Amino acid sequence: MKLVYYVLYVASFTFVGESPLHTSGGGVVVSAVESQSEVAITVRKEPQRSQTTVGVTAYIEVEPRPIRLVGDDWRFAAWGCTGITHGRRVDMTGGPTVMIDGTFPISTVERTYSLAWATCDVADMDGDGVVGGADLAEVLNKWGRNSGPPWDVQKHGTVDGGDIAVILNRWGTP
Ligand SMILES: [Ca+2]
Repeated sequence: MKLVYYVLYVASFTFVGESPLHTSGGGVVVSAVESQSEVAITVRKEPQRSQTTVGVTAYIEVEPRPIRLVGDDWRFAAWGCTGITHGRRVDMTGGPTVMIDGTFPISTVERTYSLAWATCDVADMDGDGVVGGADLAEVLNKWGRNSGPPWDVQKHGTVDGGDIAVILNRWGTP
């Protein structure tokens, strides 16, 4: 996984890699740090500018696997890929790059916003970190269909009782 970025309208910034973290609106990226499970971006406002927010777009390469997004600081963000919302499960097995587009408050005091993710349990349909009723409901909504993962937990081609059994066996597990 790597985070790389470029910046518009910014007076100073630190390169972490080749591309692409992108900000607009008079914000300064002080630093951007990535690890296997988190990216943290520290920003501040240029003193002469009146803006109170900064737009940040990040393209993050994630190891191909189902993940769930757990970055509370990114509650202002809109996920740039279909089906991706805060706290939701994201199946990254089909492609390694996720785009996150957010707007964050800034001032002349540096603030750090972090986005974190974790490996998603196979039975955690909605990615909230717990196997429970919401996951059961998702499977029931797909009942009898060839919807594929994550609802077809067993990957038998149809969402059915076997998938329900997997959820029930893992009920309550984080
Ligand atoms: Ca869940």
